[in-house]
Amino acid sequence: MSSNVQKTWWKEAIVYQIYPRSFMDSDGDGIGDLKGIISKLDYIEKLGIDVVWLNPIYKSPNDDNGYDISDYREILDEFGNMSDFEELLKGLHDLGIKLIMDLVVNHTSDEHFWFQESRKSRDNPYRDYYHWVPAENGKPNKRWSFFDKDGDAWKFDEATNSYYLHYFSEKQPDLKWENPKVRQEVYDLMHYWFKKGIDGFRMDVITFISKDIAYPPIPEKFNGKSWDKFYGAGPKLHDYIKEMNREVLSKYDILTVGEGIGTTTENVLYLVGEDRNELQMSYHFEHPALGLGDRKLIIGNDYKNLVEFKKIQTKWDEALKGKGWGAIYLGNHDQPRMVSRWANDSPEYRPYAAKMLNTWLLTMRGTPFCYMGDEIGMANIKFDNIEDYRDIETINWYHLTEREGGDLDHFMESHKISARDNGRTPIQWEPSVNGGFTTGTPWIKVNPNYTSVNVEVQESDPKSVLHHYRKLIELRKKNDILVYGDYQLLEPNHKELYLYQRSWEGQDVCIALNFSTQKIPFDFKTRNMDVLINNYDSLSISESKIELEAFQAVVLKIGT
Ligand code: ISL
Repeated sequence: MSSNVQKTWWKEAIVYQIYPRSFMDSDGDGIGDLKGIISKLDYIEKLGIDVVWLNPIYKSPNDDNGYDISDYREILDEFGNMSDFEELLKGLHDLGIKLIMDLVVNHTSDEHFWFQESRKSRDNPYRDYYHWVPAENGKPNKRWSFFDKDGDAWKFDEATNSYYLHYFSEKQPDLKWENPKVRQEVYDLMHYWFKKGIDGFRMDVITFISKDIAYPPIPEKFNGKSWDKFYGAGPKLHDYIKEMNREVLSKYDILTVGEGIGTTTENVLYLVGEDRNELQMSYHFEHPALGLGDRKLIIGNDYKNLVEFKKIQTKWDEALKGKGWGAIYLGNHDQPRMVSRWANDSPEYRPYAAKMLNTWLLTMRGTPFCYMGDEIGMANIKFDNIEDYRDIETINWYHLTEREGGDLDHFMESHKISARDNGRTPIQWEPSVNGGFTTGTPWIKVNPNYTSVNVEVQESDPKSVLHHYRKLIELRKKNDILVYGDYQLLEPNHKELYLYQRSWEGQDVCIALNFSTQKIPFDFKTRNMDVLINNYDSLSISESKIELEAFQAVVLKIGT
């Protein structure tokens, strides 16, 4: 049955995400840039990855680190220029690596020409590129904004006595996809980048593009924490994505992945179902949200609840099985460092824990999206002072909490675990000043653990997280079963172990991961097996049991 799965390059690909601002600075201004990435092409090649996903590099006033675009066809000055981009693209292609870009088209910057025009007058030709409501009609129904100072997505604009909609900051007005001209503009800019030779798009908050332009009240069931589900279920979402597929995506051999914010296992197949002609993959937010409340505050002790984590992963695998394809991830530029969020970042356990989580990422069904720095097990920086944060999200929530007289200590402690800036500190290349990232002052602090956690030290240690990561990539590449094999969860209620089996063409592989600091035994009766990879030097097997050390991770090929 499973042999019927359609094989494609993007299912077999391993994606490596680069957040350019924090990868490598070539000119000493403290900000990573394209030439910096070019200088590290040999490092990227040696990882063995197939695709690089680059976060936005377009012109932007940087209210939200490039997710507020003022020109889709120009490169941000701080990052370089178009010939640097072309050199990077060619450099990657020469190495057989593909490049996907970030497509941010739910909103633009308020400094984009379209918005500058749109706000001038009610009859401007660009007026209908954005969501405007005349103030004389009264304030429209409440919409929640992720990044607004007051959490309000409607901003009053004096020039035309109207409100405009911004789901993110007030400098990120939402485009009005209901206007066919807007959709055509988007398709044109997509063609522009495909003609340059890029290999696909990661689509930012793509599920939010369709809105009911009567702006009715939010139905009760979506209030509070589920507003992303409301935003993610606009009436014409699938019409627009189908149209985009017809007009653009279907014309190229590319990779598409949607930021599926608000998607559920009940509706995800409308977006990525193989028969739908929409997107190939999308990623969901169920595990990142685990144990976090409003404003990413920690509630109780559930944020590392392994039973829940396994349940979520298994539910999503089941939903997509045979009908779609998943995107597997633990970290990205919006998430804390995986080793701090899901395992343990104390010096004693961090290397084992990072190898264990990388084992999970690279042995699940679905395309792995690996975030830069996780290949060396980078950890959360855990800022003590709000002044150290750079992220609009954390800063706004802090001030909102302060104004409301909320618990700022709890806020700061929670954000040591959950804040996005934890994942945005610069890559630690060497044990020298600023981890070798810049000769200037870095735009955000470098994690002081760079003296021990860095690429140079790990290159010379064959047992390092980095070497293990490369071996895991090789393992996935050599074993189709790890890409296409069926997934079955074993011991669903075990609180410390994540055990699962992959099966393909009569073969079975068992993956055993210990998510705890304790030694954990489990029953394993099959003696006829090969250890394909192990993050310890040995594996304790006695009678019919295996005992895993703290954060031990093994992949076992079961004999027939
Ligand atoms: O992390 C989040 C939810 O867990 C949100 O902070 C995030 O804003 C949301 O996932 C949407 O993310 C994308 O769009 C934002 C941008 O700030 C993020 O970096 C981007 O990935 C607005 O463009």
